[in-house]
Amino acid sequence: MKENNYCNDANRPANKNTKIISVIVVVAITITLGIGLSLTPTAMIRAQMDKAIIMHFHPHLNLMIDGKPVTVPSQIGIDPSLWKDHSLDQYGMQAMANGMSGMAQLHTHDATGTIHVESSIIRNYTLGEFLHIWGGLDTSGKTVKATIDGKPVSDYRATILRDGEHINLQVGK
Ligand SMILES: [Cu+2]
Repeated sequence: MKENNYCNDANRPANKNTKIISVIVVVAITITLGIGLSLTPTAMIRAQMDKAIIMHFHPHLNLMIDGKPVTVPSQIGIDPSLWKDHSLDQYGMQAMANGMSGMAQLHTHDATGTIHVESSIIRNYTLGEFLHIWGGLDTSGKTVKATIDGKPVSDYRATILRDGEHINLQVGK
């Protein structure tokens, strides 16, 4: 009996604590909602831009047109003139309200052919999607021979980009 009473006594302060915690939680939620509703559009854009990049890897693209090596330009998916397709923008880095431009998930930072795949969701990206974003490789009416790490690929546009792979495209007549 004595032990039971002791247990009940011990429970009382815990119940009080639970009530205090409940009040704190309610107050915290109210404050959070208040801040959320007062967010300016600028702040909302910034919050969206901060979505974490959870995929980041680098395939390589070598390009030959009519037998000559052609540079894959720097700033694909960054410079507006090298960023033609925006249908996947929601998974890339959003433009900042302070004027800094965003980046497509598939972009280049230099002219070495290194493609940066940087995405806020886990998703397969294809070479075709990169070529769409770039919009600068005209293959209409031409034959394209593609290899990845030396192995021939039939549907190069549908091929899924993988880290460290070397893609060769030979575009000819
Ligand atoms: Cu990168």
